[in-house]
Amino acid sequence: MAYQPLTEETAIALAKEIGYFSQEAAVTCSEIGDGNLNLVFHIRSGEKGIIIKQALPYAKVVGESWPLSLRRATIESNALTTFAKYVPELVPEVYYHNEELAVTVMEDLSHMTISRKGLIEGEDYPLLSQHIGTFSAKTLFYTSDFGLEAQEKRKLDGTFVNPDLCKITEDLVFTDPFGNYETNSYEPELQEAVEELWSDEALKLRAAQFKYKFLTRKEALMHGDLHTGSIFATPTETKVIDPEFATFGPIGFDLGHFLANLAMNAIARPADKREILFYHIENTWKVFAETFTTLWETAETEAYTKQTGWLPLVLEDIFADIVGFAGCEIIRRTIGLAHVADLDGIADTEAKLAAKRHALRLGRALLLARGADISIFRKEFAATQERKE
Ligand code: SR1
Ligand code: MG
Repeated sequence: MAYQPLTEETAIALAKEIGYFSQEAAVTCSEIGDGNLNLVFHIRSGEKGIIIKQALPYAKVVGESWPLSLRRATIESNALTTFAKYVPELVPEVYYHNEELAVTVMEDLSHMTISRKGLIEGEDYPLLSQHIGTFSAKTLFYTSDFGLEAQEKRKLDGTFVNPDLCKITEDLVFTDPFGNYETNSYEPELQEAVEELWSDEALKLRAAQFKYKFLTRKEALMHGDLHTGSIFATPTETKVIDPEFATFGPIGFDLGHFLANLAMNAIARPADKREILFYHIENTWKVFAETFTTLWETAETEAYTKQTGWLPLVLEDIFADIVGFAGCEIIRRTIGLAHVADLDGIADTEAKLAAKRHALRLGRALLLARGADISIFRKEFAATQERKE
């Protein structure tokens, strides 16, 4: 079968052909993709449902002028099955993958809500940080040189070479928001704040350093795009989706993105509704560090994990990376190509501009920070807030 973008009709035909529904079954199908890159079909018959996700050969958010490799669909499917070895309860089950069609058929999670949407609506997900801390610690530890034999790790690394999607991150997260590039997008009222960033040489030096970490440090298999829009949640369950950006990279990258997105949600909320976000930020790191430590002590493959004093140094480096990557993510989601609904959705224009200025100050403070502990998110949030707020 040659590649063709699916329609609702051909998606149904495919679901029947692979035997998920009988040929006679009455099924409904709707295209529900609201992301930047792919088609997503929800197909149902009675109680039974599946998701069919198909990569398009270009970035949907920009159009056909931005070609993208279809191989990312296979990367995503392989990442989900790799993660499922360590945290099956935290990812959707993959039922079928076809590399040529760039199609993955997976578990229907329509009883859950995308956590960004839920958090914007004020939903509470009490287990979100416990689950994401666990997800990150387990998937990253077991695919790193601490938890996987070096030869196996090198082989796995070779199956997650993802140049097109990495280039998106290299450009849109680390390069473009720090200079006058045409991909950037922001309100004219922010021009002065933006130019202040662009002329901040110390900040650009940090951005260069963090981009270089992303380019060169193949520490573990990252999700690669772990924002709150890549996580389904209910009060009791969490599922991480969308790892099409997966590749080997710095261990701190994923949690940097996750914590940044929690912080942006906090910025968008009234002051008296923010505490739950700071709880999640702090608990994510706590759970990550505890789980990573347990795995270091019980599931290590590297002889030097027995070396006294090494684990605290490793955790210190991961933490410093989380903070810096969070700074980059906040800045790029505020003035770069791909924004977040948390900030863009603020109805009052003045409040939205104030929130975005706060985000830029917070992003800058985190990217410049050194030698901090997890209370830095809370402290810098307060320090970068407008006094009159
Ligand atoms: C062109 S893709 C823009 C952004 O959407 C994805 O979710 C990633 O975050 C990417 O940077
Ligand atoms: Mg995505």
